Amino acid sequence: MSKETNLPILYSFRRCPYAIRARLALLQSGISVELREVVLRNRPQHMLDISPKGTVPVLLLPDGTVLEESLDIMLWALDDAFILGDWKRLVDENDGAFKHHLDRYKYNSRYENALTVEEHRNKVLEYLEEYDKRLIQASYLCGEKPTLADYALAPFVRQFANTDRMWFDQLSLPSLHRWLATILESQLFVQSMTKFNQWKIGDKPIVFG
Ligand SMILES: N[C@@H](CCC(=O)N[C@@H](CS)C(=O)NCC(=O)O)C(=O)O
Repeated sequence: MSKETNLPILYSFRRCPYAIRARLALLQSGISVELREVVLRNRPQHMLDISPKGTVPVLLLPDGTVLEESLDIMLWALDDAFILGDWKRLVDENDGAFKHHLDRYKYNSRYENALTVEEHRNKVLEYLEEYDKRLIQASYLCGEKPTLADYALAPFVRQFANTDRMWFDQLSLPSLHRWLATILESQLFVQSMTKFNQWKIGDKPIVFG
């Protein structure tokens, strides 16, 4: 907990899809936190002290509990009404195979044993086609309202889309396009992407949410 604000402390990084999903869940639930914007190559010592694995997001609760997985932050923040459907399978696939192929599509040359850019892109496309089928049936992945699954997956679909926006836009997946646009244009998402300067010790606390 922050001594100055008495709020939970969130170590966050604006563009990180895992941090985005955590911020979406916190905003959705109306939970205010003290946000500390991290630069990954220069991580704050306090963050590494409470979470040596060094990934963002990290949430430090007032009772000293440290949540260092984005999904745990979402499950802690969201009401049961948002934790619906087959979210677990969707999140596991997203954080597993989808993310694997997304990284090798977006940053292909960083990986020694990667397939081609197109092969990894097509692997991701198989998931997007599945999402599109679901989104023909309902406005969101698990029904007519956004739930954990939407907040957890949309930041990764956004990253995929932005890698080659023209190619993504010509895909004939109308329901997926509609879903992504609705989420990205929502007040919640726009607020989640507010820009903050890198946090330094002694900075005036930034209350987020
Ligand atoms: N499983 C973690 C993954 C978080 C993660 O990998 N975040 C990236 C930024 S998008 C990171 O901190 N990378 C730094 C590193 O791996 O050293 C979660 O869900 O929170």
